[in-house]
Amino acid sequence: MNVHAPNQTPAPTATTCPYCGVGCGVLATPDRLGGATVAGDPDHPSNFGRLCSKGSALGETLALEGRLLHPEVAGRRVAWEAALDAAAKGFRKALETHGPRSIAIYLSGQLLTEDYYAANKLFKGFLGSANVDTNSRLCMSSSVAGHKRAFGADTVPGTYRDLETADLLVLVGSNAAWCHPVLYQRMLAAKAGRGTKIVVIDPRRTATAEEADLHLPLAGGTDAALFAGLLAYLAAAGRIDEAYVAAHTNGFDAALGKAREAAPDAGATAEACGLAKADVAAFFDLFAKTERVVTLYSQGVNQSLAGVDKVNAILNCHLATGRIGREGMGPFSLTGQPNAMGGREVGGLANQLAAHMGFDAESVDRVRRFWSAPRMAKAEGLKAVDMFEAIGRGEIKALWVMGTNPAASLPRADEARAALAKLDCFVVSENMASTDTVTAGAHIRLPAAAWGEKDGTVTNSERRISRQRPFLAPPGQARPDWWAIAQVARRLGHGEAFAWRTVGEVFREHAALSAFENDGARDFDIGALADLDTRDYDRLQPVQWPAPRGGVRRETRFFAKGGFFTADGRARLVAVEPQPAPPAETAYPYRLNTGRIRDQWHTMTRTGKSPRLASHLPEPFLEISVGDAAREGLLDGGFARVTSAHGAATLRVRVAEGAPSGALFAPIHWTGETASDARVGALVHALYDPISGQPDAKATPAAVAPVAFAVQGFALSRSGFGPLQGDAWWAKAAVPNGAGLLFACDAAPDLETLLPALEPEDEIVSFADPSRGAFRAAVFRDGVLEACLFVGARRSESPWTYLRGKLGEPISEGRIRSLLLAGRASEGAAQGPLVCACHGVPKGEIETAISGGCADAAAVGAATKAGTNCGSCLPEIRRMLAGARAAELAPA
Ligand SMILES: Nc1nc2c(c(=O)[nH]1)N[C@H]1C(S)=C(S)[C@@H](COP(=O)(O)OP(=O)(O)OC[C@H]3O[C@@H](n4cnc5c(=O)[nH]c(N)nc54)[C@H](O)[C@@H]3O)O[C@H]1N2
Ligand SMILES: Nc1nc2c(c(=O)[nH]1)N[C@H]1C(S)=C(S)[C@@H](COP(=O)(O)OP(=O)(O)OC[C@H]3O[C@@H](n4cnc5c(=O)[nH]c(N)nc54)[C@H](O)[C@@H]3O)O[C@H]1N2
Ligand code: SF4
Ligand SMILES: [Mo]
Repeated sequence: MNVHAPNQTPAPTATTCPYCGVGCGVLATPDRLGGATVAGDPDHPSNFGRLCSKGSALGETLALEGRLLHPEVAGRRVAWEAALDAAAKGFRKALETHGPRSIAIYLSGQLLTEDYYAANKLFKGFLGSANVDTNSRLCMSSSVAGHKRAFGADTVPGTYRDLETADLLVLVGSNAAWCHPVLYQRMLAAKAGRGTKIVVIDPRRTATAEEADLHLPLAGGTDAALFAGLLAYLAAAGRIDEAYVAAHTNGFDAALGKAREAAPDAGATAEACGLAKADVAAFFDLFAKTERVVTLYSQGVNQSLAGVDKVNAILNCHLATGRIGREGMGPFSLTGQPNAMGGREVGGLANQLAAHMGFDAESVDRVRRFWSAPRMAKAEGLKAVDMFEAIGRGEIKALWVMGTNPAASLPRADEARAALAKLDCFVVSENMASTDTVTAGAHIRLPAAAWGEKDGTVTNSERRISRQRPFLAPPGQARPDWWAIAQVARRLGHGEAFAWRTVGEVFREHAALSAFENDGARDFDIGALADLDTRDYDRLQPVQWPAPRGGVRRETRFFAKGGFFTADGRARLVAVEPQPAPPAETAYPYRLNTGRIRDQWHTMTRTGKSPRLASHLPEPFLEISVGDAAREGLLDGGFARVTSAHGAATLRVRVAEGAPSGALFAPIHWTGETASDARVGALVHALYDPISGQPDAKATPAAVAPVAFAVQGFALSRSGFGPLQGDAWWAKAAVPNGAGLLFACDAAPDLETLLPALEPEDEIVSFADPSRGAFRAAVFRDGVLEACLFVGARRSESPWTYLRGKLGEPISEGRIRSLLLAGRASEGAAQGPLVCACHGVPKGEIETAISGGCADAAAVGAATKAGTNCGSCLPEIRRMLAGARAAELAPA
């Protein structure tokens, strides 16, 4: 055990951020109170010391509140032995009675490679079932399939450095400013430093689009037509690299033929994509004349009925120009989760086997021999959507869910949740005691070690493997996921093959499999890491693959000189046939697009704990264009009921200037745990790309209508809340020293019911104006704010922003009176929402700096510190600067 003198700071642990696929290095220093302070690792090649708002707030997410700390079976706390016995029994029974098709495991790109490897090995090698799929099906599978079609393997050819040495960056369906913030800052640095041009292709005017030189707000789903048009243009402009095409590719003529049919020129392309011809022409010209181009893409491409075709339409343009695998150029799939790539490496998808091998007979035999596997799965298993439909039909009897929340994140999420209740044996490995998936009826609940406690590796978007190292002891009975898998494997009679004593042993086996009978035939080879001893593994520095035995290179790229992983070694250009957007449906005239916001991660089980992260956008909302809002009678700040053929949600309305007409956008983050009625996944149709099986989460037909509540407001409390009466709308928001609740309902909530922990000696200061439906109360205990309740006909943003940080603090009588009487924070305290989450700078402070003469973002940063850490708020600051400038120029 490490014992430190009280005034001696423990040495920081170098680990990796558990959120996005950028894979930033983090230095974590435990505070010996169960938490830790975090800083960016200056030596990590992903971030060189930077962190975004989410990474910077990791220390606020380590509290044990809500953690699942003990195994449970049928609602009762049990010892691990009993829980593992029960899981093994459930799977054995399904196998013996119904065979390997009746079992499944649903994994996650947030597991470590070692967890993932163990799960895949057990199911595919020892239980004979390829029903092993993952949330990466909803995330990266179209990119995987596109890569395999074009390259013969799931290879990301480039590196992050290319983003800094490119002259043109094209972002397609990627809101990198919010979703890959540190990488986006590296792109902006290239723009500032070498004048790199940035083009953003996204139907919405996102924070990413705001910083771009050119934004193409194409009609959703039409990317394949845009890139078909680009290919035709490149040919017409004489920009094809004839030598590269001749030496290293197949299918060029057919691909060009189809492209010319679909989108012969800029005009036809503009029409197919709903864009201005001049914008399309400008993009084509820029792409044609710039040699160093990187095209980055993410969910606007992948999560689509034509996701794989979109990917191949993009890859075609890079292959045809030979702009691949060389410094500053290439296609670049931005992976979402911290270990989306590691999951692909171990074969976490139902249509992959392991180590980038498929289900061809030779690979099946090779893996069987390597594992000495008694019961190999010989064919692909069910992909996520089909897997949950099979569960719903009662065909799958036993399911293990690990590190993902499918009852919230799958399309048609209400149906997925209901399907889970049909299982005979439903095991969930979780960090949290209550999630929409756990409460969907999990019989066996296994407490998993969380970030900070887990030990293993992850692979980021540029194929770089980094260590996640523990710096906290697992609390309660929490254990690593790979260990739970190995324990169940032993109970099913496979002790020898799962006898690992340390996580490093799992990694070595995985690395050895990647090199087994490889000899350059497969892209994924980390044979150089197969013999690391425990010390080397512990000290492993970030390393990019391929890393075959006998050498690790510092930087790696693929395909500059061909060498594709197809049978003939040539890349395939795919003749893509762009599909027109389906016509609008009368009952559901809008297209519901879903995605992410800057400061929350998925279903909020971790970021939802951070007060800092809750201050940017605290409520579930619906973004709608000005014209559509007017047509539907929706007011900014009001409420809307959104419905689809599958479900409904009630969301706060945000009328947005940059929103496309006919489309709605809602964030995916709120669940049954955090809001009354905002399970957006419930609305999403379960249609998927026919090749990848990846669902289209960006274009569900939907309808929208206004909802009126008599009153709305918020409550804060140091000791939690009682229920709201009636049909209330609510959302929880993390605040310092307690809990926050935003709500709307038909009658003002009763103080004593909502705040059941009030005590007789509490001092309550209140104000009521029944004629305006207003009631405001502040509760003080021992001179500090214990709770408060604000109710009115309209939103009370200003007191919320002020008071959310004041629980447990004294407040002067004068200020509380002015708050209660006027509903306004006095003395310049009404600062609006936090714009800069890293330094805690509210909107008001930035406005003051601008009106005080700060003319650009750098000056605002110097005056307020806003935007000087992760930079993800810079677009918002620039927008405020532009707004101020426009107001100055406007005639009086
Ligand atoms: N803050 C934050 N960051 C995250 C995550 C998070 O939860 N929060 N999650 C991580 C994960 S797992 C992922 S997968 C990534 C996702 O990262 P992104 O893909 O960047 O994020 P999304 O918001 O899902 O979608 C990106 C954009 O696609 C656009 N889009 C929709 N339809 C189309 C279309 O037809 N064509 C084009 N060109 N664009 C379209 C949307 O308007 C949206 O702005 O983010 C990762 N990073
Ligand atoms: N409508 C719509 N739906 C979407 C998307 C969209 O854009 N629109 N995006 C899709 C995409 S790209 C993704 S990646 C998914 C994400 O969706 P999910 O994977 O369902 O979301 P998370 O909240 O990340 O769920 C991770 C869960 O695992 C737990 N957990 C975290 N670490 C560990 C661990 O080490 N071990 C274990 N056992 N548990 C752990 C967390 O507490 C949490 O409950 O959503 C998909 N669904
Ligand atoms: S960009 Fe942010 S969320 Fe992504 S890895 Fe880095 S710190 Fe974590
Ligand atoms: Mo994702």
